[in-house]
Amino acid sequence: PSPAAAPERRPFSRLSGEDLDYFRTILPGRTITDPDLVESSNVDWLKSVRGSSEVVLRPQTTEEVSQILRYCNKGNLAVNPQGGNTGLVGGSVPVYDEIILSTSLMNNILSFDNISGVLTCQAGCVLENLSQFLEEQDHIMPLDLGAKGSCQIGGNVATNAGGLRLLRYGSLHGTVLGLEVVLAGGQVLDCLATLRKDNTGYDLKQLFIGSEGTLGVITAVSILCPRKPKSVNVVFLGCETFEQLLRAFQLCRGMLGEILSAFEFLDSECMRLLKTHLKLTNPISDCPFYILIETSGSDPSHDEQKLHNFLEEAMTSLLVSDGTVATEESKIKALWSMRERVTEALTHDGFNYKYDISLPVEQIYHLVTDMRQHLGNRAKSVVGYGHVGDGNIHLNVTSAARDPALLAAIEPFVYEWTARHHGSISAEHGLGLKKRNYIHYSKSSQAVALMGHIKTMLDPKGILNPYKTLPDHLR
Ligand code: FAD
Ligand code: 2HG
Ligand code: ZN
Repeated sequence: PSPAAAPERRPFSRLSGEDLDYFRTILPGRTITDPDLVESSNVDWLKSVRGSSEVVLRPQTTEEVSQILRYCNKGNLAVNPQGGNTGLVGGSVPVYDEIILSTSLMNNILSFDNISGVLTCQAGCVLENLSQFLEEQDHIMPLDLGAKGSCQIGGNVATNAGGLRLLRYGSLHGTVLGLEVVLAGGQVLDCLATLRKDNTGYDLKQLFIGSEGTLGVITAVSILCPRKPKSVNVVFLGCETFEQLLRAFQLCRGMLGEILSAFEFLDSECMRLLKTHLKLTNPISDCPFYILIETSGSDPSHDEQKLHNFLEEAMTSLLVSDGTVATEESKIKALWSMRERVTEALTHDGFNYKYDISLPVEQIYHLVTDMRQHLGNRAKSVVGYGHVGDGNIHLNVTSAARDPALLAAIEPFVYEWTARHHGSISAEHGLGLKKRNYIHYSKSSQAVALMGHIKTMLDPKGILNPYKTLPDHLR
């Protein structure tokens, strides 16, 4: 079987009537067993993996999460923490009959400090709702991603989601100031600090950022939020070659400096899929590559002047061949959707094989051209897009239907290629079920072994999100 396939079910207990009775006592009306309702939590966003859980638990408080885990740990029942279920690596749904612990009802904002910009909220708050709340407070979330309407802050932290603003505001390892986490045995770990600086011992919260539900259930988050920029501009540009795109990036960093907030790209194959499947029209003339640049600053005329100077220089030095600028919100949104909706367009193209790779930025597009050459006409589409500013490319390959022979042609080719170029096989989506056995392409055996020790220490029975993140041999 492929290393991405599920390993055998481990000898966890099976859900009994007695277990359900207990859950119904602590979560009356929030212990969901209706098969139609449970079904949507058993299947991932991509509809690529499916579990067979019989129950979704919907706690509202940390204490309830603690009671659930204490009970499950004692009874050797496996648990799958779930947020918005938008994860892309098969980590968010059960593999077998794991109990689904959904954070969807843990959606209260706990506090917001207007002076420091620190927001504290429960883990189940939907990212877009947090953004809307902050907008009224003249602030923004430090992260943004295409799944904002469904993904939850707890899921974002659990995957260490990167997204569209990382270039400017950094990763969640920097912006998350505190976490509250319920450990496998039900103990509540209170690391919910709101301080910028705190060097008292090990920074334990960092362990849970990007741990994909395997070390604990995140129940609350405090996060540092920037002020809402007074002026935002977006430009959408076309380039003839990827080398020109890279030179435009270099120029942009120099000329836009502190106001640069995103440098994203898509190739002409992505544009074809946006047109074919979503009926979006290209706002500029057809080009092999497209760039989306966003600036965020505090002085509209200063920002516009800088952007104007950059565009003039990029045009006269022939780095870009066409472009359009947006300062008004609806046009900014329309341009952003050309980038944000590529993932959605791909789902309409067939079965998706996704690779989320980070590399030295000069290398990122070579992966796409090499993969195209390697696959010849075996794939339906081979596309590249992503976060140039972070050296992160999303290589996607589609086929009419699930195709094991195509998968065997892509993997391990893509991982070997990445390791050879000193890249990471998971830049921002995590390993989940699909990539767990490929971890060694990016991490040393000592590092993987230490991860195994940490897992055993925090979750001795292995009940938390089994079959995910760590390779099978560590079980
Ligand atoms: P889920 O999908 O429910 O869960 C993801 C993982 O986290 C699972 O392993 C789950 O067990 C665990 N988990 C969830 N909640 C908790 C919790 N409270 N405690 C412990 N573990 C938990 N990712 C990026 O990095 N950048 C992007 O730009 C980006 N864009 C996306 C665009 C689209 C259209 C889609 C569908 C996905 C995108 N993603 C992106 C993937 C990304 O990982 C998720 O969108 C998001 O971070 C997951 O949040 P969620 O609440 O949906 O978590
Ligand atoms: C994005 O940047 C997301 O749009 C999704 O991380 C990438 O679907 C993908 O491959
Ligand atoms: Zn991404």
